[in-house]
Formats: sequence, structure tokens, C-alpha cells
Amino acid sequence: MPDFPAGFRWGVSTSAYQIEGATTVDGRGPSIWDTFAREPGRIVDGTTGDEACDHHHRYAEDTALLAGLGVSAYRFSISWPRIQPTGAGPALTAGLDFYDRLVDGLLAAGVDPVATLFHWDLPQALEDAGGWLNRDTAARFAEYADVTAARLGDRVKLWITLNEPFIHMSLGHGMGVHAPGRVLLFDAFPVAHHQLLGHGLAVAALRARTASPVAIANNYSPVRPAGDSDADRAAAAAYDALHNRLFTDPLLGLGYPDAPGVDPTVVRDGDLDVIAAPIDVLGVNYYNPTGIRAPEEGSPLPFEIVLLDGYPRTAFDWPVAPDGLRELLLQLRDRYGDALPEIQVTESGCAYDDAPDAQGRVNDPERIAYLDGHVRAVHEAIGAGVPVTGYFVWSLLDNWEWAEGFTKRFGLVHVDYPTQRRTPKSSYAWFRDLVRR
Ligand code: IFM
Repeated sequence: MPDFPAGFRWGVSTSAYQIEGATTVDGRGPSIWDTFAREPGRIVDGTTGDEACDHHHRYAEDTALLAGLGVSAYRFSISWPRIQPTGAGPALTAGLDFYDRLVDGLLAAGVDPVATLFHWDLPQALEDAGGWLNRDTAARFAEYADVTAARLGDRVKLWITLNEPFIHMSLGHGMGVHAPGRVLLFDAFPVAHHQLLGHGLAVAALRARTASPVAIANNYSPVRPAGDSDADRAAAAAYDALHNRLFTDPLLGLGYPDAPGVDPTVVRDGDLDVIAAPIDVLGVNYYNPTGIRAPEEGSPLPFEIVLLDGYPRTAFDWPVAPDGLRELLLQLRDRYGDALPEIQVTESGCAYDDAPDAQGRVNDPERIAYLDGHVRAVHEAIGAGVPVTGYFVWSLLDNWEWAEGFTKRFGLVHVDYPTQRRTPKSSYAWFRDLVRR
């Protein structure tokens, strides 16, 4: 593996609902995922995040795993309904206390805490009032950012406002396969705008409470037209605008692109300035490129997603394409030029059906190959002048993978859910050795 610049941040990521469990302790309110997971047929294995990895009780053991891994940073998310059970009003001290202990434990272990404020677990009470379709949710989010940073702002080393607002809009509100399960197709645009507005308002709230850098983490996927017809290329451009530009152009001061569903009547005077408040870091979550072809006649969408041939596949059937990460990083640099802030790859990883062997060891050579390729792709992008300063593996632990329940394992550490036993996989040792070097 080639050398990375000194100070490069190596980390791993998780999110609250996927690992914490303990969904009813200390006054935590219900989130949209608690509700959604209980609806019949929503989650493939019928499970919920009620227990997940029981991290709320086992955070000290998990911090020891981080220390053993030697990473310089840990990206976790804060559960909004632990802090404000109904999404408004004073912060719950007991909710904040948990993250306070976690942050102090990380610092004592020499690991920088990187906190995401919203990783999809909206308080159900806010959803009942319209959720992200309601402009008021943006103001509530800024209030939550304020009360959280008032307690943790002196120790969290990087704040991330939103995780993957594109996925939350498209899967949660466009297609209904994630919470809250709305099927609005392109009428979901207000969800995009209000998340971005909430981000901008939260940036201001965070700046008032902390000197630490502030970021947002988006999901990106380089788009490959299925063929070279004009129709395929037009469909690919439409998908690219939606997935890769809808949330990034306005953040970097360019306003909304010409993407399907963009509705200027939702945007009020001054909103775009709030959204374009300078950020210090752009978080890039990358898993795979997307193949796109022109839609069948009569389709409600201006594109159709197709499987890309010629790549190995993960257990999710996602193509393994490290070249896509390099392509994406170069594309961001070419697209945004001087407006592009420092980048950290805030998620990169893969699911495989990992299981312990007869000796209890978990060997995951596919994950090692996956990570090796993606880390090299980052190195090449840095060599080409893209300002990438960090790389976080998704994920520290096998965890509750949303609509896929417990069926998809992304961790460097295997979790046996019935016993909650943690077993570091061979990829854990590989990543530890990489970080050491
Ligand atoms: O598990 C998710 C995470 O919550 C957000 N980014 C993608 C991961 C894998 O699907």
C-alpha cells in the first residue's frame, strides 16, 4: 500500500439506530424507524432495531475495539429522539449523558469523536406533523443541533449535520422502502429542500457553539449510461443530477440543478444563502456506480436503473468498482473546482455473508480486497490533486441494515446477534495493520 499524507484520518463509521438498541431507556422517544420496522412486510427478516448490537450498553467494549483497531477517528450518529423525545423542547440530560460518556471514552482511547446529527431516525412526533415535508422541521433540526453542541461541542472533533439526504429523500419518501415509507416519487422534493435548509440552519447553530469543523455527508454514485444512444445518455444525465448534484450544487453555492422534481415554489427568498453557508469538509459516502438506461414508455421515471455487467458483486448484489471512487472524486474536483472543500470519505464498505469457521475465526478476504481497492483509489485521487483527508470504513460492527434487517453484514467485527458476541474479522486485522503503517 502506498504512503498517505501525514495526518490522514483513518476511521470507521456507524449510526445510532443500526447499533444502539435500548430504544426505550432514559426517556428516548420513538423514531420513524421504530414505527416503520413494526409495520408488517417492511423489513425482510421482520426484525427491528430494538436491540440491534446493544451498543448503548456495550459502548465501552466497542470503544476498546476501536482502540485495538488504532483508528484516529470514530464516526457515530446521535439519536435525535434520545435528546429530544418529540423533536422539540429542552434536551434530555440522560440522553446527552450517554454521548458524553461515549465521547470521553473515545478521547481517552485516543480516538477523535466525529458526530453525525441526523442519520434518518427522525422523532416520530415530527413525522406526525409532516416530517421533512414540513418546513418547520428544518428549524427544529437547528434547535436540536444547538442543544447537542452546547453539551458536546467542546469535544467532538468534526460535526456532520445530515447523513445521505439523497437516500433519505429517495428511499424514504420517493419509493417508500425506508422510513417513513412515503411513495411520493418526485413530489418528494420538499424533503430535499427542507433537509438542506435544516443543514444550513444547523451549520449556523453549530458555529455559535463550537470551533470544530462542520460537514455534511452525501451519498454519491458515478453514473454509467447503459448504451451510447442519446436517450440513454439523457437518462443518465437526469439520474446524475438527482443523485449527485441535487444536494451538492446548492451546498456549494450553485443553486438547484435542472434535476427531475425540482420545484422552485418550495424555495423561499434567502433559503439558498442559508444552504450555501460555508462547510469545512464534504463527506463522501461511496459504495458503487449506477448503470442507467432510458425508461420504458409510460414509466413514471425519466430513467431506469440497470445492473452493471463485468464486476464482482457483494451480498447486496452491488458491483465492486473501486475505479468508481476515483472517478467520483475526480468528478467532484472537476465539477466544483475552487468551491470544493476538503473531502473525507465518510463511508466505504461492503456486505458479505461472513460467518465464523470451526475455530470461531471470521475470514473475509472479499472485504479486504474491496477495502484495498478503494483505499488505493483514494490514494490515486489524492495524487491527482483531489483534497481527500480521511477515509472511514462502513462499518465497525455488523449491524441492523435498515429494510434488510440483520441479513447484510458490513462490519470489520462480526456480531453474533443472539449472544452479542463480537469477533474481529480478518479485515479488522488488515485495517489495523494499514492504519499502523
Ligand atoms: O448502512 C448504510 C448506512 O446507514 C448509510 N449508508 C449506506 C450503508 C450501507 O447500506
